[in-house]
This record gives sequence, structure tokens and C-alpha cells, in this order.
Amino acid sequence: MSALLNRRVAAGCCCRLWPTVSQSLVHIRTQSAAEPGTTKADEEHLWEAAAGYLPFSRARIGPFFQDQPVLKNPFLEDALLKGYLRRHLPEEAVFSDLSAFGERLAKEVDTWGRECEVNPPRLVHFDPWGRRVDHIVTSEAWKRMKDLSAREGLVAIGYEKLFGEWSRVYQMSKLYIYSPSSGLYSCPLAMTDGAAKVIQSIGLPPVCEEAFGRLTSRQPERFWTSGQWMTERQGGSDVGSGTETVAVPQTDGSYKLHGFKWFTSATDANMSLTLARAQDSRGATTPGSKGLSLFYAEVSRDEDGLLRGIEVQRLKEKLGTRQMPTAELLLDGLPAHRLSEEGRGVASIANMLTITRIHNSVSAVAGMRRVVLLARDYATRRTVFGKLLKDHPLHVQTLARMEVETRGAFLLVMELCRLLGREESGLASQLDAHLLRLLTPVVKLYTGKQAVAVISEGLESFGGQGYIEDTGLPGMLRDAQVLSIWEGTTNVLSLDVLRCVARSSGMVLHAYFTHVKSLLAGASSVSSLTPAVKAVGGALSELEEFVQVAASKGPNYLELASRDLAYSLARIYAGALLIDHACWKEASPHDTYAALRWCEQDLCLVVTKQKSGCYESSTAPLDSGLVYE
Ligand code: UCC
Repeated sequence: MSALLNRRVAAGCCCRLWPTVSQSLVHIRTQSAAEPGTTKADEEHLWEAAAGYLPFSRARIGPFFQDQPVLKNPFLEDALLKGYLRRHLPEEAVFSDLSAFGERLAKEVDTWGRECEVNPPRLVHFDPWGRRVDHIVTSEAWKRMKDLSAREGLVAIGYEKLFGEWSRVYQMSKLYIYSPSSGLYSCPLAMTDGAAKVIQSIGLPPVCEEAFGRLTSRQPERFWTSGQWMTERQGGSDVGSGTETVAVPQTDGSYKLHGFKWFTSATDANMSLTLARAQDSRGATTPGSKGLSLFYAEVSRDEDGLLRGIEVQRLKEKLGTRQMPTAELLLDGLPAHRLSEEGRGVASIANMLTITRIHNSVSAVAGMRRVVLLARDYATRRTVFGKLLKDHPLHVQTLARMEVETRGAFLLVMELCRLLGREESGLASQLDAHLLRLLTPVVKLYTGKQAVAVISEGLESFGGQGYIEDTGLPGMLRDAQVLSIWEGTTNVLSLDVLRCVARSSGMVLHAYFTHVKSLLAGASSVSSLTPAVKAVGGALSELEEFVQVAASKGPNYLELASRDLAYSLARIYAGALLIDHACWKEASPHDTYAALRWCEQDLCLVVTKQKSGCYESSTAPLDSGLVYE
């Protein structure tokens, strides 16, 4: 008892100092319970008295709580997005739509996105009476996202073309503010957009005319989403040899598909585009890419409620994107229609890949922007070492570096959307077409990788809270990791860059050099940008020289250089875009500063690495030896 009283006195004294001693007081309480001669009632009584002095006891946990970061209107908060649109698409209708949508995202939709994560989809294989039903049960929030997407025209805007060549920029700006709040609904929208583009580009065949109307509809009850089933058990990159699915011709000209799709995203879609090998009259198929054709299939149920020609094997257990159902599908006589000529499957679905890769890039930059917005808000609330985080220069330096990375990536993405819009409005020059082909893989691979880096840095800026699951922050990082994997990994896309250079006999690079030079020419008289212009100009010359030298080297050399080449293409182009944006008459000093900071990095990585012999034939065995030591 006396020991307890002594401690009570000690506790009273210590109260003034409680932040430093609170831990030990809690500890004392546990110890005292075992003290001989003290009844439990005595102890409780004394403890309660003492608790008046104690900040931590029972339900009392002290007055301090962390302030959480607040998501404000993501359109109004984004200076670069607003500036870009004011410069290129100064339409009141666009601004008021994005402002209103941004408000709704912050006030309402962001919570739905979280709900999608907390209530992930599940697969119900059987009904209570044992019948196989394969129902993918999704959350109410996921369903609301579908309605919202239709009403807001998130796909439709790209096809209504109310703003001519800038319609894609408008659509993607809207998706850009939506994506981080969408609970990954951005994924089905990407595939839906891609499917609409493919159907349109092959001239709206009657068999999927109705589908096209639905994919691009603003009416929720009419709106359809599409899947893109390309990945099979042998993998997702080498589609040509990995596709086992066969298409069996039917007497009415349609087909039935038999195969196993290993990774099908947003499997609650209403239809899908997919690849399969058409059988000839003897039942034979052609191996490789040349044997693949493109098919259109609707996902429907028969009168007994069973899926027609599909069994859902299981849902995937993924690192992130858990909000979205991703399934393994057995195609067991799925009715389908061939959309491409036989053997033209890969070339025909390429339009879909272009669109989904652009969406991927939009989502990547959107994730970067969102973490920067939250981190900078948090820095105005969180006090540490006696002052707000925003008043710690080192912390703000880190945020500024994230901001610069986000700005460069944003302008790259908007450049792609601009080029896509020009192509779809019939305004694209040959140069624009080449640039679109080259920059699509470059921007996808660059932004996918940088999203992981920037979001990871962003999480750190919240300290330990960035690692706590129910803040919603860790999910951003888990979701970002997929961006460099699906729709072509970094290496597969680096090889795609080489492929399009070779197929165009170098014309895509010629377009690249011409355009970057024209962007730099516009900035030649702006003295504040001189260091940046010099850096980009120098890097561009180095790159041109590299291309000359590399052209005479063998394929192994080029393959080893391809990833660094793609990075160099991205960094130099982004530098030129930042410079160009900073030359705009309404640009701010911050735009200039961002351009200068961007251009401080190694813009032409491929030459740096070339100088150290990274692509020589002697390097590959050394790499291999190191890896397998
Ligand atoms: O992962 C998947 C689902 C995920 C969900 C998607 C959601 C995204 C949402 C994001 C927002 C959050 S679907 C699987 C993804 N898989 C891939 O992306 C495949 C990766 N592999 C490749 O990209 C390869 O490079 C292949 C498969 C294209 C290589 O096949 P081939 O047969 O070797 O290709 P070729 O021979 O190079 O090209 C065949 C034809 C050529 O046309 P022609 O014959 O006229 O000369 C090429 O020019 O296809 C054309 N082609 C292209 N055209 C090939 N690639 C392209 C391209 N990128 N753009 C234009």
C-alpha cells in the first residue's frame, strides 16, 4: 500500500512532466496489481484517484491527436493542370465541369473509393442449392462508380468530341482528377475506352455497333464496360506464342472460344475483346503471332442464370488493386465474333494497347499528384521539432522534388493526349503520328516507374502514418506497383521502342528530334531558362550522336541500351515541355523553377552508360556472372 501511495505522490509530481514519464506510470500500474497485502478494491480506488493526474488511463489517452491530411478539390488545387488548360483549352464549360467534379470527388466520391478497398469483390461459385453460378459480388460503391462514370462522360467525352482536337485532353484531365478516388474504376474505364477505340477504328462492324453505343454512353442504365483478355497461362508479354485459346467456327459465321485466360481485369465487364487462334476446317491452327485474330464476346447469362461459355475459376490475390475483380477464366464455348482479318489480331488490338497505355500513364501521374497534394496539406498541419513540417526546409525540398517529377510526368502525359486528339480529329501530321507511336511506350514505362518512386517518397513524408493501412496511404503504393507491370512491363515497352524505331526506319526518332528542337527554339530568347535550354539541347545532341553510333551496332547492343534509351527520351522530352510551358505568357516563376530543376538531372542516361561500356558485348556475361555468383 505504502509503495502505491508513494507512487501516487510520484505520479502527482510527474504530471507536469508527463510526456516523458507516462510510459513508466502505466508500467507501475501493472506491477502494483501483484503487490502483496494490497486488495484489488484498494488498488482500484487509489488508481482512480491517481488517474486524475494521469493523462493516460482507462479511456483517457491525452488530448493530442494527429491531424489528418485533407483532400481538397483536386482540380482547383492543381496549378499546373489549370495552367495547361488555360493555355490550350480555355473553355468555361470545361473549367466549370472540372471544378464541380473536383468538388464532388473531394466531398463524396473519395469515400466510395475507400469503400471499394475495404469491401473488395468476392466470388460466389455456387448458390445455396449447389448450382454453379460464378457470381462476382462487388461493393455498392463499385457499382456507384459505374453510374458516375457514365453520367460524367468519363469515356463518352473522348467520342463526343465537343472540343475537337482537345477533347482527349479534356477527357483525360477529368480522369486524372478522378483516378486516385475511383477505387480503381479507372481500370475498367481504360479498357472500355480501348475497346471503343478498336471498334471505331475497324469501322463499327454491325455485330458490335450496339456495344459501341453502350461503351460511349452517358446513360448509366445503358453504359457497358469492356474487358481486355490477353493474358494466358504462358504469360502476358509474349502474346504471340503464349496464346492457347482456339476459336471454333460455327455454321452461322460466329465462333466459340475455348481457352484459359489467366489474368482478366475488371471481370464484371459486359463484354470483352480477346485474342484467339481460329481453327481451319481441319481443326488446325497457326502458331505464333500470325495465327492470332481479334474477337468480340459478350458476357451474358442463360435463362437459368448461368454464364454462357465462361467459368470463373477464382479471383486473383493481388498485392494491390484489390478493389477490382481480377479473375482466371475458363472459356468453354464462349460465343464470339471475329473482328479482325485472320492473323491480324495483334495489329488490330494495338489500338486498344495505345489507349490503355495512355490511361495507365494518366493514372500514374494522377497517383503522384494525389500524394503530393496530401503531403503538402499534411505539412501545414503536422508540428514536429517545434514547428510545422512546411517550415522545415529539408522537408519542403523533398516535396519540391516530388513536385518537379510530377510536373514533368504530367506534361508528358498531356502531350500524348494532345497527339491522340489530333490523330482522332484528322489533324495529325506525319510527325504527330510518329511522335504518338514513339511516346506511348516511352511515357507509359517512365510514368509507371516514377509513380512508385514518388508515391513511396510521399508515404515517407507522413512519417509512421504513411505505413498505417487504414489511413488509405499504403494502398496508393500497392496500387501504383501494377502500373509498371500491366499493359507491358518496363523492359517489354523498351523493346517496343526499338521495334517502332526499326519499323519506321528511324522516322519516329526523326520526328522526336525535330519536335524537341522546335520546342527549344521557342525558348531561345528567355534568359531565365538558359541553363535548362542548354542542358536539353546538349542532351539532345548527345542522343543524336548515340543514335548514329548505335545504328551500326548489333541487336544485342541495342537491346541492352533500350531501357536507358527510353528513359533518356522521356527525360529530354519532358525537359523540353517544361521549358515550353515556362515560356507561355501567363507562366509563373514556379514554372521556370520547375524547368530548371528538372534539367539538372542526367537527361541523357543512355550516353552516360554507354561511356562506361554498359552495352558492350563483354558486359552481358559480366552481368550474368554477377547475378548468378
Ligand atoms: O494486363 C492486361 C490487363 C490489365 C488491365 C488493363 C488496365 C489498364 C488500366 C490502367 C489504368 C489504371 S492485358 C495484357 C497486357 N499485355 C500487353 O500489353 C502485351 C505486352 N507485349 C507487347 O506489347 C508485345 O510487344 C507484343 C505482344 C505486341 C508483341 O507481339 P508481336 O506479335 O511480336 O508483335 P509485332 O510482330 O511486333 O507486331 C504485330 C503487329 C505489327 O503490325 P504490322 O503487322 O501491320 O506491321 C505491329 O506494328 O502489331 C503492331 N503493333 C503495334 N502497333 C505491335 N505493337 C504495337 C503498338 N504498341 N502500337 C501499334
